[in-house]
Amino acid sequence: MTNRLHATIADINFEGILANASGVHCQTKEELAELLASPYVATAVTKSSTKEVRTGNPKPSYYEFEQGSINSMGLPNNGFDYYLDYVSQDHSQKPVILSVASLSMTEGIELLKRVQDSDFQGITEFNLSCPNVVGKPQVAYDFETTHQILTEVFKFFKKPLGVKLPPYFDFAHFDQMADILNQFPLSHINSVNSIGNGLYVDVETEASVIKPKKGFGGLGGAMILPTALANVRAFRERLNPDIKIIGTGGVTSGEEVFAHILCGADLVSVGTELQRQGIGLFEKLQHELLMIMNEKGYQSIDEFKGQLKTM
Ligand code: RRO
Repeated sequence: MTNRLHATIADINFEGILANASGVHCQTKEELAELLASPYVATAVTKSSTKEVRTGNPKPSYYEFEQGSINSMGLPNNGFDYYLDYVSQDHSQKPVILSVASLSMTEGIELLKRVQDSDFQGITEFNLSCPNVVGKPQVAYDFETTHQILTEVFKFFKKPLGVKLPPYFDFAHFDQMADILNQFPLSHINSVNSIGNGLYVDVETEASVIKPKKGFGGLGGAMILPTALANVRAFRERLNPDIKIIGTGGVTSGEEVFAHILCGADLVSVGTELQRQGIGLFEKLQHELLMIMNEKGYQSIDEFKGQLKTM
């Protein structure tokens, strides 16, 4: 069963292709351990970590509605050391991905230097796209700064490193960002983070639904699927084949997992729906994906990965 669903990123093998989206079920070691204990989970990604422990933005900072979710968590996390310690332990052969946030260039670089100097040999993911810290724009919407940061980082960073990207909405931006990313030996991109700074309005109460930033927050869940697929596809068509893709956004069933792979995703991660349903969701997703593959006569995801047909 597992060899039908597999992936390789930076020569690290994944048995299965499903993961949590960073931010969901990954703030504590216990939550990460629960993810890794599921036979349907290929890898766990930690909550994005900062140098200092953060409690995050005032609550309520997360809200679910029929078509998706809105959040302005504000990077609550137990601090970089906590997650580095966790990922450095042995997790019975399952890879764990360490997510590091970049609130400032100096802090991001300091943390990545500590990863480089540590015993951790796995994959690190640099989050260039948190939409919810007041006064800190999403780095990856600033192409010059992104290029500058990656240039500095790859002067010393020799371990597998990927980046978490925000969604882009214009071909010029896909082109520009891919040109930048192709200049570096990235292990992967994770695409997409939430669609930044949406606003959900409850007409009955005539109010916004989360407290931080007067209700503005990152959108996730079913409604962002076409944006997520567009980003996975656009980057798969533009990036060097060595840069793998973790597809994130809009997955609620095996059908969307299939669509992400068809667009070129190597791994597929799930946020809002995991928050809704809990870890049992992964068994359902894998079962549904395999049913679709059976119906279509695919033995392995290699037979349709990236093979989207166009008119
Ligand atoms: O913690 C958050 O508010 C958060 C982060 Br760091 C992120 O990358 N994406 C998101 O939707 N929320």
